[in-house]
Amino acid sequence: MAIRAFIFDLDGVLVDTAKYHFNAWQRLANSIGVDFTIEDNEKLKGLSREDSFDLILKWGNKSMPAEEKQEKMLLKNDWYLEMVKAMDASEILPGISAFMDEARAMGIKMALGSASRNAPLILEKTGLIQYFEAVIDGNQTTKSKPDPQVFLLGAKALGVNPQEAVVFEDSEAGIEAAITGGFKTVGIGIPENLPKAEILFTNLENITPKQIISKLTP
Ligand code: B16
Ligand code: MG
Repeated sequence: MAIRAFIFDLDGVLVDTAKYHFNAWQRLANSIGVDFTIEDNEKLKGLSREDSFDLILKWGNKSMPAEEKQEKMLLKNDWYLEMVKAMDASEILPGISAFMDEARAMGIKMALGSASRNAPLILEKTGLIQYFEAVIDGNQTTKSKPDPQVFLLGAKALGVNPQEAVVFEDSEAGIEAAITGGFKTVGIGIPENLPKAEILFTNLENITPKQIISKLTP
């Protein structure tokens, strides 16, 4: 089946907001007496805010009432948003704008498939919103990656089958989700973190949509 659509994860693929999530989660974890390293942050990539905080609490052997959990997550999000509000187009990762310009010129349909409830704001701030026919994010989903829901909703919104779409992901949970959903997969990162991705790049600099399509088409 011919490839007709690209579905992009946001954090770690189009922009590097992982560093802001790290900063805010570390501040929150330390404030409740839990250590939080960059390696810990790697394990949270692609997971929802709630699932991320549950893991931090588990790693620190902590528990707290549901209401207090909500307050802490709001606090983390406020700290995160302070950094997001200062974002602009200069934070789009290398090669992305050229890659998306070319994909659009080729008539490839594009959707966002992100766990982040802050995705619309980040797309506005960076100007990336212009590329997307559909934006599926944590506001529309009920199941977190590795569940394929976010990508299946993206394919549906674009009117394509999963087999006709390529998912670009930087997280293991996201690659799992795409494989389960029947999508073709491009990993962005290092092989150690994304062993299951069909093809892998450190970033999309100097990579073209045609190269991706030819590598993924038998
Ligand atoms: P928020 P993605 C994910 O975005 C991040 O990778 C993950 O670290 C974060 O916890 C999640 O969004 C939720 O984000 O707190 O902004 O709703 O990689 O799926 O684009
Ligand atoms: Mg990501």
